Amino acid sequence: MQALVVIDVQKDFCPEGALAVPGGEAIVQGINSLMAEVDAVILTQDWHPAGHSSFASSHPGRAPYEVIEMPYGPQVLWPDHCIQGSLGAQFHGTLQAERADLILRKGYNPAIDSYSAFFENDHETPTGLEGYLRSRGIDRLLMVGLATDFCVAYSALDGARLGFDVEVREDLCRAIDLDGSLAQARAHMREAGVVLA
Ligand code: VGL
Ligand code: ZN
Repeated sequence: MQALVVIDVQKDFCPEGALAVPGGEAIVQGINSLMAEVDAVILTQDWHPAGHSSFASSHPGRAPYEVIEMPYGPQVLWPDHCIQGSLGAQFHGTLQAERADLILRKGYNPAIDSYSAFFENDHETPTGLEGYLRSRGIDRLLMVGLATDFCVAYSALDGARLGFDVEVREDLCRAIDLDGSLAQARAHMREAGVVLA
């Protein structure tokens, strides 16, 4: 059984959004088309409370894209984005969100960011996705979405580490690419046995 896992295709990650990923909207039609080819469709939604600890605005004197040390390790500080219930947190308007079996929200813990669909950034607090997939008998994951080098890569790496067969369709992803983060994410995914297609 194969699931399509669509990572964070939300307005704030598309042009004019708070954390726009270049070309973010260009992948939506292709993602919609893939939905018919899999056994299950799962969408993730970045879903932060106002004042989230990953926002630069929550750290006086800090600017977006600086890196700070958090109890769980280094954390990039982001512009405020994907605030629960806001317009920017909505899925891109043309994404066929009604076809989703599951919508998984993440990043709701005020103190910990959550790039991965499986674990928060402490790498141990689970989101519940692993149990959902296993109880449905899903063993193969096709991953697409935003951003390649953050939420897609973290999700792919965790999925591979948990024993799922993971393929990332790079043509249906777009990257932020901060200081070589895309090259690094691709190398890590390859090492972990993720298929980059
Ligand atoms: C993401 C930065 C902050 C992502 C989410 O979806 O890749 N990146 N929050
Ligand atoms: Zn976020």
